[in-house]
Amino acid sequence: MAQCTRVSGSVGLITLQNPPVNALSAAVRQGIVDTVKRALSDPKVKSVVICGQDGIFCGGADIKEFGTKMSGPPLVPMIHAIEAASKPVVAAIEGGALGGGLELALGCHYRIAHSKARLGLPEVSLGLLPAAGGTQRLPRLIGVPAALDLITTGRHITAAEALQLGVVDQVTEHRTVDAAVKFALSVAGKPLDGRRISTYPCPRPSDLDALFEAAMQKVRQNARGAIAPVACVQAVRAAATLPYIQGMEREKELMATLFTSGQARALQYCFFAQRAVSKWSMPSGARWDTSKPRPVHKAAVIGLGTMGRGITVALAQAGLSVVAVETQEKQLMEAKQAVSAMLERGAKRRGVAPGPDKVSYSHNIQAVADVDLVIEAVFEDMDLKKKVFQQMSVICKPGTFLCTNTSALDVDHLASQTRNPELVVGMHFFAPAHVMKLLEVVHGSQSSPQTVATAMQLGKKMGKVSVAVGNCRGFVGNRMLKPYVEQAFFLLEEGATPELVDRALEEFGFPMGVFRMSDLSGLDVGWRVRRGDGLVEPGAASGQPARSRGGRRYSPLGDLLCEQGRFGQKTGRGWYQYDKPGSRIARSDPWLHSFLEEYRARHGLVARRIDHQEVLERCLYALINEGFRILEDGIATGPEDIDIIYVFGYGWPRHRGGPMFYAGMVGLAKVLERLEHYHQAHPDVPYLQPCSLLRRLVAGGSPPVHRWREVIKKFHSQL
Ligand code: 3H9
Repeated sequence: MAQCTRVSGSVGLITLQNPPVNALSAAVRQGIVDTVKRALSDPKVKSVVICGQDGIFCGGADIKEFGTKMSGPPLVPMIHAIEAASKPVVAAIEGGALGGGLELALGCHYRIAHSKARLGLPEVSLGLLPAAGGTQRLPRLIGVPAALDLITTGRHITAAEALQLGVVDQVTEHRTVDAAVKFALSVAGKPLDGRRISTYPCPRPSDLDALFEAAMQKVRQNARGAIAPVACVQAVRAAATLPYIQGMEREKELMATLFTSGQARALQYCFFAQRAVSKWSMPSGARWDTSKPRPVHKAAVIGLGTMGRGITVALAQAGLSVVAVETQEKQLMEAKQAVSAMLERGAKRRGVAPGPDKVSYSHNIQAVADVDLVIEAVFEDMDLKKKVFQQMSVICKPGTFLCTNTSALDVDHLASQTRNPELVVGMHFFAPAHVMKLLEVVHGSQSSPQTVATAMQLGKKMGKVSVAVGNCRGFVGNRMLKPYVEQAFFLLEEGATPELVDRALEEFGFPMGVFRMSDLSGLDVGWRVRRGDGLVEPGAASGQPARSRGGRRYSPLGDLLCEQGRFGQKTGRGWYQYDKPGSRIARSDPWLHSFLEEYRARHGLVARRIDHQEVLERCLYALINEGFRILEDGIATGPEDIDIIYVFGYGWPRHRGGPMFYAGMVGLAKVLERLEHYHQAHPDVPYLQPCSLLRRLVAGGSPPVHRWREVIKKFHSQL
């Protein structure tokens, strides 16, 4: 809704009312049309102010309306009517003016923003473009290069930057509505000809073609196959080259293409999925989001390797006091320097002064005695972690939450080492921990809802997207990664090269294919785990290692490389070669190719031609199948949890919505059929055997992803 009141005698104050972000729903648009009309025809009203209730101007078009039958007045003519008004209209921007919200403000004759407000055109992140005139008005107002930057990245800017760019006319520290009303009184009766942005000529840069070519190249490079950034460049080009009316036509055309694309649906799904994961419930039915988290003021990190350092930085940047513990003196000194440098760089990047030093260091574990929460980040070794948990349980004050950063080990087993297993929870960060957005919060069988709630809340405070998951080997992300990597190894045995597999996955949209990724994270990590599991045959390189373990197909390729000291980037050799250890540029390695040929010859394997389609189907469908098993097992409560984990932690292209959403887009029946096909061809690969939940969903007519939870619930109740 929108409500109109008259203030200061002659100013019509229109307030958008649609909590929580005053999105421009059909009712709001209707309200704006009606109230503006009334205000303009009221002779006592000399000028108009538009503001939003509850501290936010407007979060843009109502995303929930997308994909439904649109009703109510459309945005574009509504904004044109405001711009064409004969009385000055002032936008009072508090909180945020985003997307259609900013476009509405650009239709007004003046814009006044609060100093804490954020402005932006984030449509691109929803697979769209600012199609209520944003692509045509913004370049006319602030020039083509700045508009291109804002529209193609969707970044939010501060009021100060908006003022500097010329997006707003004034910034206030006071109550925005008061400032806007005062301003509206001062401009009442003044001519408006110079204030209608659509009538401005668009500044035409002299190097127009080169500018747009460079912009196009940049978005294509970064977009990883997303089409909206490309359309954004095309729309801004229309502003720079066509009259306004024709530019608007072009904006509409481009929007229509995007609107019906699968990518927009995927990105909008991600928007809501990201918010849905914070409303998680435990298998017991207890909801962590209704269970009150306990405040954490002081935390400790035990173990200052790469992960521990990143976690320390993330906690300190969230404003907590941190006790950082490392028992090895040399490692402690190095960590101290590294953490200080990271904090300094972080402060510089965020444009803030480095805060008072909130981190204290100790080589004595007794230093954790008085903290509210401890995160253990020692080496990934169960015996070592068990010892740390036993110590923490004795040393920490009663009620301290004990968290482990393990990426795969059994959280229940660690909890059993303590006096209060209900206070134990997994906090699985992703490297680098102060940068990566994802946090898997792993609830053990005895973790209390308050413990989970506290870990989730702490994750939020650190700016993470926290997803609560159940306890099993590898939790959600790493458990699904296993069949994906396994398929990639099998494909090499059958005739593919690392280059071919990586190219297929990178063209799909991953920033790195499986082998480049493996070189980056280190082949020795998986090797150590496989050795721990008794899967690696010692001295395999000199013999002919078996290709099955316990009746299951197994590829020893990774083990063979590790036996030769090829650990990836850190040793300068892995699936690729590097100029020197630590270098990041992967080059094809002829040695590796002849090694693969010899390996195949030794095992009597005949290389066959493998195409991109097969790479994608085998790697991705095996991963997706495991995702369905995770849902069957209740390790994740819904497909959204899995999708958010993959988008934020594993580089799954956001415009493809995450693996489970993608399965729905491909068609569950097709995924099932291909898995059956590959399982028939590889009966010794259990990961390719389609799981029951997938079969059940297909039998039930392949419902859309938002209806899977009902099927999963039924599935569990029948177990
Ligand atoms: C557009 O404008 C297209 C036009 O150019 C052209 C059309 C022709 N609609 O994020 P939060 C909900 S496209 C509907 O947790 P915060 C959200 O789902 C739009 N609902 O709060 C959540 O619901 P729930 C371009 C929306 O304070 C609740 O509000 N605009 C919308 O952390 C709270 O959200 C954007 O892309 C919406 N537009 O952040 C802006 N926005 O409570 C998208 C939010 O049920 N929005 N909701 O889970 C945001 O970026 C953030 O929500 C915002 C507030 C920064 C505004």
